[in-house]
Amino acid sequence: MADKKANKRIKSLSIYRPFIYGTTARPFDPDRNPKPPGIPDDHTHSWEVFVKGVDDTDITYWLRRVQFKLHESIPNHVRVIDAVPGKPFSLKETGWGEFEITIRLYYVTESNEKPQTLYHHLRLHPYGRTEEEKEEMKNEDGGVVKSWNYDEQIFNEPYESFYEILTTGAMPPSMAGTQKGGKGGGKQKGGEKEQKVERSEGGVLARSAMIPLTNRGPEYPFSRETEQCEIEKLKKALVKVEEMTKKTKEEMEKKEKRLKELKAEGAKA
Ligand code: SLL
Repeated sequence: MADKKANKRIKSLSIYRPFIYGTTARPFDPDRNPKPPGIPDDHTHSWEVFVKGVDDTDITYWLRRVQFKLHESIPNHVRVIDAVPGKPFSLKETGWGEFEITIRLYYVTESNEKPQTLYHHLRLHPYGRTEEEKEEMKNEDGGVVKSWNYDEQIFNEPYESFYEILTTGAMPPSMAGTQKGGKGGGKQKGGEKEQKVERSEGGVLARSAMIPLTNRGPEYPFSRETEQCEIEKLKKALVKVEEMTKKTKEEMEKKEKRLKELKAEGAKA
């Protein structure tokens, strides 16, 4: 039976799981981030690259290994991190320069999925569109430079057995809290079995596609609240773009009219 499920794909079904990847960098500073002994003189920052669940939820039920390929100037630049249930895939280093990190995701064997590659630019220095934004980042959180991305891993037509792994433990919010064993929640042979539904501090159910409703401080910026803010920002930007397009069109029409007038004048002369 198990083999059958392992070999059968669920047609026209697509399922996704949210995750976060990125880097966090801190400049060395005698007070805020003292340089540990043995670190070369030219290293200016300590940094971390990671792949983890939203709200620190476990993702090791679908991701079994992450390979981080660092800059070749770094000793041992290909690093493999194997899953530890409940823990992020993370790597800490020190250095002086920014570069592109190749992140290769290896899925659990039951998924039968080939590894996939992501690219992430390690940021050491504050970034932003304006000097003001850069300055803001420098002063925020002790000079910590975060470059974090929210992403969604999509599994298309997953194998039945993998689908079970992906969804076991996930349930609709109406059932959140405690889940009683057995159909009616009644007594079972082994007595009353009460299984606690796992939720993160931000309210995310284990093995679900949920993200928190609201932000829980700077370490947890990915939520419906943030999403709504981004949508509002995009809407405002769209209105601005439409206004600018209208203005440009009007100016063009004016110029075309003037051109026609000049041509007419030229023909007369
Ligand atoms: C740059 N193109 O010039 C980049 C290269 C390389 C960064 C950055 C070495 C650390 C080590 C390090 O930070 N390399 O020696 O362990 O900015």
